[in-house]
Amino acid sequence: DATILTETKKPKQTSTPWFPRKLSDLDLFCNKVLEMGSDLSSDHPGATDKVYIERRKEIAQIAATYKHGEKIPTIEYSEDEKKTWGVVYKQLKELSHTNACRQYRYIFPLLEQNCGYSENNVPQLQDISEFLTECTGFRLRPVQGLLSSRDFLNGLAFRVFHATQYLRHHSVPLYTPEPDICHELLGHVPLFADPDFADFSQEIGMASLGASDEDIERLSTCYWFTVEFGICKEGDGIKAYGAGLLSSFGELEYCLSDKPERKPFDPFVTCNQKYPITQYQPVYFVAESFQSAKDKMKQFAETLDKPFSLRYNPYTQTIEILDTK
Ligand code: HBI
Ligand code: FE
Repeated sequence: DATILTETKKPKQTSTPWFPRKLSDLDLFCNKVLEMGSDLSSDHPGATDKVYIERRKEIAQIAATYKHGEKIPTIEYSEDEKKTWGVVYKQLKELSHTNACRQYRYIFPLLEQNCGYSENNVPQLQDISEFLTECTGFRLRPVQGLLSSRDFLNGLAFRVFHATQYLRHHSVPLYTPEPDICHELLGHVPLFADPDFADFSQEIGMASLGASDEDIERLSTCYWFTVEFGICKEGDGIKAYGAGLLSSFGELEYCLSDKPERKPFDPFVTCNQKYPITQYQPVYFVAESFQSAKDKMKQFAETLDKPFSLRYNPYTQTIEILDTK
């Protein structure tokens, strides 16, 4: 029988990976974290601190049980936690006046007025999520720790950013080996309030839906050199817009200095750039504008090999599969 014969052949890798079609589908990956929010590796600054580990478990629990549509629970932060936040906040706010892009500088005071951003207060994800929704339709979801690249990027297709809610260990306030709330709120959040940046981010997200593992790798690299470590032109100069830069005092200074190499952002080139994750970047990519980065990302996305095209329906906030190419 012909069917049986073809089935015994080694299957070609043509099946499309699963992807979320609606917002509540994101509930399905809340527990698929690569590194558990509370299992700390032996070189983590909080690895032997029992109080810290307990606290991480408590906060991880919120993300583990969160469902789309619920309000993100408020966390009462401790004095230690507030102190850590305050140290990071003060330093970064200061340097952002000169080194952050104009969109960041414009939005930061609005977060202070509307979302409880201040040196003495750790803002709440729910308040920020409501603010972002009014600005750009972006929203936050609490997450325990690192998601897979695929799941994390898929969230962006729905204008959802997965944010951690815990703080780095108080013993080294200016260092964290993983995303923490300082990185999310001081690095990422301000830019998601900008319409062009929001569109750009969603563009990467849309490209990641049903993409092959190789393409997810390329898109992650583009994400790395834009959303995390992006630099953009501003007037005659350059400024930082990537969250990894905006949340690191040292690298926010270094990235604009004459030490690193800088190349124009072009997803076809950027997607192949190798990068270190534990030291300052030797190479950065400079975008003309978020609008231009978005157009380039769209062109790049169109070259990815998928058997269908997809459209985001903003009225229903669902993904529509348009045709089989
Ligand atoms: N998961 N929670 C979380 N936060 C991130 O910033 C993150 C992630 N998973 C993967 C990832 N970032 C990037 O390294 C890219 O691979 C998308
Ligand atoms: Fe990040």
